[in-house]
Amino acid sequence: DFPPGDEAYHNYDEMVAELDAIVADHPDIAAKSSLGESFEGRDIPLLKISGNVAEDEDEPEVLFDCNQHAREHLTTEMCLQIANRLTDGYADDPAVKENVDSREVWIVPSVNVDGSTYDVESGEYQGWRKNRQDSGTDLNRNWGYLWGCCGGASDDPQDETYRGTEAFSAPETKALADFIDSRVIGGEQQIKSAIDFHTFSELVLWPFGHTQDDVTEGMTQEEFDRFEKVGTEMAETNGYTPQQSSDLYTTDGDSLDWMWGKHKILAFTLEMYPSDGGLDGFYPPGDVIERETARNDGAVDIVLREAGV
Ligand code: 0X9
Ligand code: CA
Ligand code: ZN
Repeated sequence: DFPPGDEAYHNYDEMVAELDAIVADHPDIAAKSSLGESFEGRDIPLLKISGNVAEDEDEPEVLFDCNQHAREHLTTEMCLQIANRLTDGYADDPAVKENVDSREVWIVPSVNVDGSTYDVESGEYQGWRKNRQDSGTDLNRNWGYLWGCCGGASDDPQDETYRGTEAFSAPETKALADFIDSRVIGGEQQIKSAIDFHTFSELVLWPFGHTQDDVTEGMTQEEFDRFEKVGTEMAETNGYTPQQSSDLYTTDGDSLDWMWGKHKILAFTLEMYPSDGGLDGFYPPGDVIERETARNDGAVDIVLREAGV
């Protein structure tokens, strides 16, 4: 489990219990279901938050996913904080109520349920990034848009950025992608905007990752300008640095490129606290969780707003 000082973090069972508690407290606006199973057979929970949550209403949808990378535990807390803020605030905060009533919000607090469990189960952090399939696949190199195209991932199973044997060879990415595909209704993708949370470096990133070019197949100047404008606005709320994801380094097979490239979802990656550090940058103490998740309230609200634009 999490070591002393970090007990505030949720391990897998605690994360599931937290989601169950949110649903029990707010059954009219919160519902838990499943994306499917991980490689090791764990359920990957999916939370929906919306007015009339049991109905599939014709409202813009927004996706927040966290913890593709095992050791990035602060992101799981981020997704849980979004869930708690939107549900606890519903009764008293008119802005929250408006967001919840006018949107259908999907939250995946932990995509990499096996890897994050492995990272903490011995009581000592393992510095683990990938899933637990054989020697591990980097889930954020396993997505099917130009998978393996551009030298932004590794074909060596031992490598930290191993992309897997083929696109969506990892059950965790396959499950999330199948869910997103399932939100195409009457030919229209219902999910309009998204944040994929990572740590660390305090960045707001937008597609594409596979090329340094702003404008390319699948990205017009106008579309790029919208990403830059919204991303910069988000960064003004949290003090992060806004940039195209490939300005950091080139990746192929990341979730952002697929969400935009296939579905035209206005998808951002937030790299959370801290701004720099070595391996310990992945393990900030539990007492920063509240501050560093609330720091992204404004960015989350902007992405909720943009789904309706
Ligand atoms: O490498 C990643 O998958 C992300 N960074 S992390 O330190 N959390 O592993 C960044 C992905 C964003 N895409 C690109 N930089 N192209
Ligand atoms: Ca609704
Ligand atoms: Zn990451």
